[in-house]
Amino acid sequence: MTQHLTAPAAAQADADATPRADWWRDAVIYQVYPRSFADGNGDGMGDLAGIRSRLPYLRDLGVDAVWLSPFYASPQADAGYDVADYRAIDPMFGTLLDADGLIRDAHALGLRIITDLVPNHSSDQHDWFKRALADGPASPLRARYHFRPGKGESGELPPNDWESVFGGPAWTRTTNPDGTPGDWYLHLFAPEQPDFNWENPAVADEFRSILRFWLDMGVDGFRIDVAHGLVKAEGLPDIGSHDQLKLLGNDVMPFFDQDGVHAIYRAWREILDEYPGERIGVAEAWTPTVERTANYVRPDELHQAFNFQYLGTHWDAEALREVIDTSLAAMRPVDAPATWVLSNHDVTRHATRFANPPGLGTQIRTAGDRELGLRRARAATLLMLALPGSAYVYQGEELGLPDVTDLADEVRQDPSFFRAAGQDGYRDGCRVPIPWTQNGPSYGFGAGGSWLPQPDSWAALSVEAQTGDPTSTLELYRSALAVRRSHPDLGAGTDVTWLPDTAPGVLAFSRGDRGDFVCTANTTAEPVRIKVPGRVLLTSEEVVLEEGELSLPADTTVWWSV
Ligand code: ISL
Repeated sequence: MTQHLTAPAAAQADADATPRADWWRDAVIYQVYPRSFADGNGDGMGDLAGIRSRLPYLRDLGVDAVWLSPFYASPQADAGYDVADYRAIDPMFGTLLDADGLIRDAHALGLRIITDLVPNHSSDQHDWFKRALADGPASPLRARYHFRPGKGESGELPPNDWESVFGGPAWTRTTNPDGTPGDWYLHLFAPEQPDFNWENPAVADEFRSILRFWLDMGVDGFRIDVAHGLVKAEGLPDIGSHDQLKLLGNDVMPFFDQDGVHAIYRAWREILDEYPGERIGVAEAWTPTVERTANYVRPDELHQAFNFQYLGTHWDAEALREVIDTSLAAMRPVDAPATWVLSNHDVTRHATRFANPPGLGTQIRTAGDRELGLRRARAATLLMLALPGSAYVYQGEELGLPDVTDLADEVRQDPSFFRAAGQDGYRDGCRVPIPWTQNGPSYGFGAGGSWLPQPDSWAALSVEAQTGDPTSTLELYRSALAVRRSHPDLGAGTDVTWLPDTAPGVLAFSRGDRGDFVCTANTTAEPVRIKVPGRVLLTSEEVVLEEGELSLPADTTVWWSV
């Protein structure tokens, strides 16, 4: 007998509003990029009112928590990662009252809220920085940042050879209040993002207070921006090399992954633990190895750290198996859950990464083979959601959105696009606003336009177009998250059991104490015959079962109940 099976075949998501200890260990956390999620007031820019109106969508999707990229008062030199006031909402996103309403509504729906905290640098429009500049070189307020005299005869050269992640020197020269050229200040990112000096007690005090402000507002945790960058090596020594890869965190540098950062997170953990309901800290730490990433999630530090090694792995069984094994092994000794992520607001979406050949990095400018990219992206998502630990979903990936690779230069806003030799200049491609409906000025994003243009082809990728279509990527995500909820074994623990005798290019593992869940993924371009291990729960592509055997199609993942 031949049986045709398509995705999905799963139960409805069951929103569970009851507090659960360790909720974060297997949570699926959805990243909202506020500018681009939903626009409540029709000005073309996403906002808190828009997000609030779409919370039921996220509950129905079946995620556990929502991480919001920054919505604080900001001149938007780096899309809000340049914060001018950590306790205020930027008027373009709304008010504190909107934030309060959003947090309450989310909780009522059983969703947790994680906010973005940006402690490595402020905006150059932050009050502290403006006063430090205005008060002149002798001002003690300058000790809150890294001000230094320049080198050379008249201080015309930067204090050291560090480069900004966004390209160009990591130092900008100031002008004294009397108009003469003054000292330089450090900015690992844009010149509008001066780095704080974390040796200064006022900085540490201020951030402890900011943490409490948002914890009192009810947030369930923080995603900590550039968590590996806060502490700089004493004396700010030259690096002697300008290899951009090093700036990405592939090496220990005098400004990244310094051991001193861990004392900060131990102090923050004490604050998080004072609050009820398991409030968490998530490190955005780019480090050379998963073992060094594990240092951020020791039992008295943060709860999770992003797994960028996983994000950087191509769709290849051998490489994936290795990164899964090393990630799980690195987290076991520190008793932290592994995390898995395929896309975020800084990298080319995985539907486009996998549409291109491997080795192009995480900033890709070519659309590649879209059909292939989407097929692999769907398979990669089912693989990710079958792994133990916590998984991150970036808004729009549940629609199978590709990166927009042909944005005109005039509409781009990524600050590093405008800086020579920057490494991240193409991040706008993954930040294009979400299509909700098939019609309307911005496909339901809002009543007006959208701050970055959406391709016409996105009507067919809208939430409206995909809802109810069993072959759509949106319904695949809904089903996968529903299955994950009804099989708590999926996210639990720190182990996968690899199944023996697996064909090259295929990943096959079981999960849970009884091994009653199996995931098989074919990462090759050819179908592979496998023995049927049980009943099909979900597939990323249509499969045809024949008498106990299955021809597992190319680039396809299947979930089985055994
Ligand atoms: O984007 C990157 C890799 O593609 C990283 O180099 C990234 O710049 C780095 O991880 C820090 O990212 C975070 O801080 C930046 C901000 O621009 C990013 O959006 C944010 O995720 C500065 O605040």
